[in-house]
Amino acid sequence: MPDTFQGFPVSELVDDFRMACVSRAIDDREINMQKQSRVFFQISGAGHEVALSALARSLRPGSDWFFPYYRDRALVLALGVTPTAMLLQAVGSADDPASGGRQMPCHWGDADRHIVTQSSPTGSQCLPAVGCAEAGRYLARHRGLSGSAVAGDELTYVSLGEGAVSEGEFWESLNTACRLHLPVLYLVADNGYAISVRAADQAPAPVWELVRGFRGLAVTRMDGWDYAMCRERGAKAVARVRAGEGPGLLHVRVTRPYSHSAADSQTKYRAAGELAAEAAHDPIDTFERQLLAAGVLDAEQAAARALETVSYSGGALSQGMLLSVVSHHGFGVRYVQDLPRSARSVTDLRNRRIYLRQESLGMHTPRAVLLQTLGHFVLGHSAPSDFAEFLRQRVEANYFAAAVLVPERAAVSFLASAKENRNLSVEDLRDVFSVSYEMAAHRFTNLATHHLGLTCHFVKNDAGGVIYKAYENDGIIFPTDPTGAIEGQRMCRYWSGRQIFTVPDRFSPYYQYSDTPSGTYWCVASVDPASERAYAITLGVPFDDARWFRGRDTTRRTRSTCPDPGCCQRPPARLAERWDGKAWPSARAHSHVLSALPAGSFPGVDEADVYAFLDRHERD
Ligand SMILES: Cc1ncc(C[n+]2csc(CCOP(=O)(O)OP(=O)(O)O)c2C)c(N)n1
Ligand SMILES: [Mg+2]
Repeated sequence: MPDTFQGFPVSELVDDFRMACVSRAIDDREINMQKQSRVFFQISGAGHEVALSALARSLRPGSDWFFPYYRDRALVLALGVTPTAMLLQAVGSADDPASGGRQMPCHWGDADRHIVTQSSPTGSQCLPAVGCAEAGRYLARHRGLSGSAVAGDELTYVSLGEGAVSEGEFWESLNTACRLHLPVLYLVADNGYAISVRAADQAPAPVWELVRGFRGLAVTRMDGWDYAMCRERGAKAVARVRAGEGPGLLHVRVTRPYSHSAADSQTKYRAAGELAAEAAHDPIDTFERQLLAAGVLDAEQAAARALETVSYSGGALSQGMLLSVVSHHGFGVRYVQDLPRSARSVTDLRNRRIYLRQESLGMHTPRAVLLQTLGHFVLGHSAPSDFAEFLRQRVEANYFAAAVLVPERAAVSFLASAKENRNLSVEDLRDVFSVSYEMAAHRFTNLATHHLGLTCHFVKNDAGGVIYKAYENDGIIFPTDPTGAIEGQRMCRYWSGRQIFTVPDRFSPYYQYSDTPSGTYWCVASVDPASERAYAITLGVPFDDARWFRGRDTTRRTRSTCPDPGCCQRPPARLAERWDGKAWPSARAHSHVLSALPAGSFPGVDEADVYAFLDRHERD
């Protein structure tokens, strides 16, 4: 992992990302509680979080003064107000430290951090804020007044929405702030709406244009989905105000993914397409994609966040939670009968709809396909430019899907107790989390080494022994071509992935010990019955670790000396003598290799079919 990204310490970026997520999570929780009548009102800070957590880096709680408005949850959290304090206010508890339960929810207040409690009429915070800045200057100029302690470079922060700037109080306050060159930092959060009124219907021009005649006011524009921009430009603006050069105004474009408040339904006045377009640059998702691209976060962490957003607390992921994960990222799901044959799923990016089949596709359950598809967008993939990128994206998206369906914490606790009972098995993992055998085996390899202290290998092969996927960190030697590629190679006839095709019952787990030149391994293989073509999935571990697994007592044992050609590739001497020079097999092309050759951006996908399909369904 890099130490810095875009010039900022990675640890700070991760903390700020986390803070933004916590802010959104509290909103989600309060919205649920409002539906349960445990909270009487809720107004969210969703869409505003990233800009505020970036800006907070330049502000000083307990020194600067804050007049934040109701959407500033992330700022207030970053200044040190705890989620517990917020939730106490939400439920109107007498223990609410901000107001003893007397204020409306989301009306921040914290004396120690200089967060001045708000009044509910919008814009009414502006005049007291300017008064506070003027008082601060007075105190700085009259040091030693009893009860006052000032450093002299404090600023006063005040925020409001783009709708509220058309109120007189804002302009009156600006008048004084500019005339007196007061250290006031205005933040106008422009989410495009004042309840149901569009910004264009509310004011003749955006505020950054309207304030042009106010001399001494420094205007900074930024996009609230661009963390680095907000952090850099925010820091500069703060430094200028702090240095006494006059007031500043930050105009921040943000999003409003949720309705205005719990008393509003924005689907009544905002088109689905508009909401979908906004969801595409949701600030938290955008920030996450940047951190993933920089290697600061990985697919495992992205999956963990996706689960946190739906308050996942253990066990197999229910269908309801799965759909919440998807809708939390602004996507809808449609199951269809006529999906183009060449695609697992098709996504309409304009309307943010994922189309898929209801039935399993080989070993891919519809749940897995849905999450693989979502994974591409969560992980910030763009149309692959070459085949290598296509494959890398597919691996990452599959990892994301597995990490959501078999969540790390739940799976590790399940596997750890199975190990303690010497009863580890891939089938149990498959059944407990309702995934395919392949996904369970693959997920086992993701978690085994770090969490269970086991090295292992994974192989997927067909009945002819051709390897489709392979992974090892236990020293087993896979066959390779001269370039080192494993996929497409034929595995040893004595390995369990091939032996399983020789036994009468290929659908029960098949256990065996295999002696190989790199040691003895215990393996379990299984053929997935759901698949059109029979593929065997093998999970293996070094001999010593067999003791943790169900099936360790098998008496099957084979000996492989591959890659020595005398192992299984050379025909037995008797047959060779009989048939040498008297046979002419005509090779069958490996269709999987041919079909994988790139054609268009999405290899193997018939674009004409896909576009016709999307057109057919757009109005559904
Ligand atoms: C003086 C006053 N008028 C109307 C309201 C009702 N009201 C509360 S929030 C709001 C819209 C504010 O929109 P904007 O300033 O853009 O902030 P946003 O909620 O979009 O962040 C209105 C009209 C109010 N609280 N106070
Ligand atoms: Mg607004």
